[in-house]
Amino acid sequence: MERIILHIDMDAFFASVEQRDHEEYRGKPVIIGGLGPRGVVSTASYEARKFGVHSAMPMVTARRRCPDAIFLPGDHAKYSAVSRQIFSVLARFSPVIEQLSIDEGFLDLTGMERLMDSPRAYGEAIKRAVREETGLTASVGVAPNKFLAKLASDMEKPDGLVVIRPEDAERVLAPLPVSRIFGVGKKTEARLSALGFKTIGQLTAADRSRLARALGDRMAAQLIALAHGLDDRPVEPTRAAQSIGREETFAEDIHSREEAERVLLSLSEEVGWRLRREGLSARTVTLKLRFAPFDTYTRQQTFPDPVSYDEDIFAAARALFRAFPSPPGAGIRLLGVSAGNLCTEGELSLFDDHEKKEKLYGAIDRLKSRFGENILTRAALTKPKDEP
Ligand code: TTP
Ligand code: MG
Repeated sequence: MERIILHIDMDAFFASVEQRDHEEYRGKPVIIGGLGPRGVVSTASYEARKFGVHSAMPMVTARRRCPDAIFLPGDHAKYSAVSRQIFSVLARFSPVIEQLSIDEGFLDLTGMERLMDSPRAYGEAIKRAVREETGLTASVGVAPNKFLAKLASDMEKPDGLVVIRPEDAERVLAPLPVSRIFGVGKKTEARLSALGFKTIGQLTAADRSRLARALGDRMAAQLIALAHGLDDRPVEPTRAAQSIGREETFAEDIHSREEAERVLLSLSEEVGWRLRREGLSARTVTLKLRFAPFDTYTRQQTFPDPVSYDEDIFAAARALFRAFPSPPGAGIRLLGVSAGNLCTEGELSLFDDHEKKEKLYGAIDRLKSRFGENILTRAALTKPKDEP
């Protein structure tokens, strides 16, 4: 049966939220990311992209290219909350939703065509609902499968809506570079190029056995199918797959493990507070570690009972940290703590001291909301907690 798959991706997501919330940022270049000397750009508004600023670029480069932009550290708890709001709007349109990231997902609309005039009408209705309820624009692609739907949502960004009908797929794909096929990274692209395949159209004419000799049977079969616009991966419903995390890149590498643990405490406190503010708790705590120059590691712990209190998050992060030996002589460049596998607090199981903790953190959180996130962190940092 022919399917109708819709892919939606918010436009310049973090930056658009800030422009929505601050009239004075609208129409201006806004750049969000780490503002320290080693920071990187998370995203840039479309106004800033004209200056060649984009995600994952070092912030120093962004500052050079667009010195007059508005630079912001971003507010991840806010973006997660907006993301949840977006996905609850989408949930009204289909029970089959696969969330790919904080601002992007697939909907399977197969069988629902009778509720709307056309696939395009569906795309319009979804864009309108998201805009009316969040004040933000999204780009949408509608197509018979995931590969084409994702390609389509990217074709007229921002505020785009592109429908690829099955009979148009090959024509749309033909001129595109092979790198637009998902799974074709730099390496495969180079090998395909060496074989004379630069565009997807050229791949449709490929001799299957020649391609299989170069890339293996499976890869060859997959590439040829995708080049013809065929992709039968199902939309796999996810429960909100996001996590809440905080990381810090240091202006100077940290060499003392005690100092690192103090940073972990402050990161854990922030993650805990954001979780509680969102009414969430987490089954997984992840520690991220980067040693100079760029060796990055993550370690995870999963709990039978979800956690949302600073001390539980910190205990997990610290245990993961202590179990991880520093490479000799290497300084720590980045530390991060994140909470994943989220659930709403109602699912919290009651541990013995649950009530006591709830009172304590209730008080802490009231202070934090009144006086700002940093009010209690400093005090806690000057008085390291006892070992468990
Ligand atoms: P994207 O959807 O990749 O980017 P975008 O929404 O900012 O812009 P557009 O889709 O219009 O091209 O990512 C969504 C958000 O995820 C983005 O606003 C910020 C965050 N992000 C990062 O923090 N780091 C990154 O490297 C990328 C790509 C995204
Ligand atoms: Mg986006």
